[in-house]
Amino acid sequence: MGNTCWKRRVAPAKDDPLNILLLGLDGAGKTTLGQSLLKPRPTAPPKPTTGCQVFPLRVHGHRVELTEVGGREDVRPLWRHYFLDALGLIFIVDGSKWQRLAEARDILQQLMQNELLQTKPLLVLVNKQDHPNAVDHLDVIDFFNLSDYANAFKTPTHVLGVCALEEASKNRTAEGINWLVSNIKTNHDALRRRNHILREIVNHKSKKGRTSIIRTLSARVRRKKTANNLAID
Ligand SMILES: Nc1nc2c(ncn2[C@@H]2O[C@H](COP(=O)(O)OP(=O)(O)OP(=O)(O)O)[C@@H](O)[C@H]2O)c(=O)[nH]1
Ligand SMILES: [Mg+2]
Repeated sequence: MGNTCWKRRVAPAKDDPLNILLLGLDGAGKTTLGQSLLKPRPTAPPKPTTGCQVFPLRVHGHRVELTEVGGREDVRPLWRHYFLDALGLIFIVDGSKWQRLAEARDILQQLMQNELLQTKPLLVLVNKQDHPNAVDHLDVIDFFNLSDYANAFKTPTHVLGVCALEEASKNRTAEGINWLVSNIKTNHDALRRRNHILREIVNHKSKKGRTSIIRTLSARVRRKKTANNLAID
């Protein structure tokens, strides 16, 4: 599996795989998590991801492409190139690194505010639960103010504690990914339509035209029924 990939520019066809973006700070465990879902699971320890890598999965008969983009500060500017094609997002938090929780919070809040990601389902995985002092999913919900953000940006959000290293935690990760995929499937047409409009914005030549489409879209997000968008189990 390579450690580089390129931005897809073609409009997605109906039978295309579901694109899910896998983001988080460097060292949070994105590659470890992606590898844990492969059969057979690679035995080599992960190296820091300097570009992106794709983990092809099958979830309930659907082809899913989980695209990890490296979390190092100098790699993060690449993230935005993948927002448009994504139908959902997984954000991994290193539960053992409380010193970096504020950094992870700020970055996730920025992602949730991004017009290209709003309303797309979000799975937050609080990793490294094997660590004795790890923060759990409830700590992250509180500290990241996730309920308010999920409701303000109409983003269906699910938060789980996992341990990507342990085989025993695989069911929990699978539970989260099943939730994400079924949410994408339920809202598939709306998500694709929104991506189509967003693609028009990105490709629109005039700034005035772009602003007017963005206004229409933002009004649509505001009008969307406000439900409780945060799912806690
Ligand atoms: N204890 C523990 N260590 C973990 C866990 N998941 C990942 N790690 C370790 O964390 C380190 C970083 O993991 P990666 O999967 O490379 O992290 P990443 O998020 O892909 O990092 P970048 O590619 O640099 O953005 C590795 O040494 C992993 O073995 C976990 O659940 N528990
Ligand atoms: Mg990685």
